[in-house]
Amino acid sequence: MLIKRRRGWELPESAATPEPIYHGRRRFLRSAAAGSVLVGAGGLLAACDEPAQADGSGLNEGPGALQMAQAASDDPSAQLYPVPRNEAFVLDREITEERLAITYNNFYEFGSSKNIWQRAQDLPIRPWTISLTGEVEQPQQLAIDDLLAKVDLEERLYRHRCVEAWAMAVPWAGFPMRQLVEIAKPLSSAKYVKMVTFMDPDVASGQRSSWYPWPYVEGLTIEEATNELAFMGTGLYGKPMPKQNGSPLRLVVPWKYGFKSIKSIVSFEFTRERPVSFWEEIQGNEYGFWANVNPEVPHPRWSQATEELLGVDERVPTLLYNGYGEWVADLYEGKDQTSRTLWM
Ligand SMILES: Nc1nc2c(c(=O)[nH]1)N[C@H]1C(S)=C(S)[C@@H](COP(=O)(O)O)O[C@H]1N2
Ligand SMILES: [Mo]
Repeated sequence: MLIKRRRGWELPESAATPEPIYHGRRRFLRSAAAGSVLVGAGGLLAACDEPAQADGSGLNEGPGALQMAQAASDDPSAQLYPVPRNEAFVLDREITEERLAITYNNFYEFGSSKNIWQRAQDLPIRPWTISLTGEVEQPQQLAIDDLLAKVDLEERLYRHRCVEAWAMAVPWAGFPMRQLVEIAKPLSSAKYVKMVTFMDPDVASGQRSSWYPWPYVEGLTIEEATNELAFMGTGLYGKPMPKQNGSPLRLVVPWKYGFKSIKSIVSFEFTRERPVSFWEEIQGNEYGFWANVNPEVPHPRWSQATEELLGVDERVPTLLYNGYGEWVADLYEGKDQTSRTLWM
C-alpha cells in the first residue's frame, strides 16, 4: 500500500499565508547602508547578525556578472557536473534564482557584508588537500579530486535558513556525509567530527581581523554526520561550487541554521570531546553548538518565527527543523526539548 507521508513543511494553504509585509528596495538599501557591523557588549564584533532584508543586494548587475560569479569553467571538476538529482528531497517553494544565491553570501573570511563574491574569487582551490584525523583507524590526507572520484555525486534540492532570518532553496551537488565518514573510518571512541575552514589571511582579508577566532570551525555529532540529510556540497546549479559558496567542499545541514554549514573545509577531525564552533566562541549565548531551527525559540535580538525568501517580497513561516523533522527529530529525542541550547 502506498502511504503518502506528509512532510513537515506541507502546510495547509491557510497556514502558509504570508504576512502582508512588503520590503521595498529603498528600505533595504537604507539598512544596508547602516552597516552590518555591531559592537557587542564585550567589545567583540557581534556578527552573523541583523535579521536581513534579503533581496539580493550583493548583486553586481553589470554585464557578465552572473558568469563571473559562477565557478570558472577551468575548475578541474567541471566535467563532473551536472549530476543526477535525488528525487527524495522535494521543495515547498521555488528554487532561488541562481544569481541571488551566488551573489548574496555570508563568508566572513572575505568580509562581513553580503557582497563578497568578487573578493572570494582570489581563493585558490587547487591544490586542495583534506585531512582526516583524530580518532580514526589511520590519519589520511586526500586531494579533493581523489575524494571526488571515490564518492557518488548527486543533486539535492534543499532549503537553507540563515539565523538572520533570510532563506533560500537551491540545488546542491555533492555526496552524503556518511560516505566521507566511511572513508575516514572513525574508531568507536569518536563522538564528534570537528571541521575547519582554510586559513590564509593573504587572500582572505577578513582573516586579518584578529578579533575573530580564525579559522572558522564547526562540529557535528557522529549521529548527525551520518544522518541521511547531512550532505557535503561540491557543486551548485549543475556546476562546480562557486568559491563564494564554499568551494571546493562545504557542509550542508539544512535542519540547522546556516552558520553550521561550514565552507571551504580543509580538515575533518574525529574527537571524543565536543568541539567549540566559531560563532559559539564569539557569542555562545546567541549561536550555540546545536543550532537546530525552531520558530518558537527567538534569537535574543529578533524573532525566528518567519523568514524572508531571497529575492521574494514576502515572509513565510519558519518550521521546526526547517521542515526536516521527519529525517532528524529522532536525533534529539532523548534531549531536553525545553533547553534553549538545542535551538540556537
Ligand atoms: N567558513 C565559513 N563558512 C560559513 C560562513 C562563514 O562566514 N565562513 N557563513 C555561514 C553562514 S552564516 C551562512 S548563512 C552560510 C551561507 O552560505 P551561502 O553563502 O552559500 O548562502 O554559510 C555558512 N558557512
Ligand atoms: Mo547565516
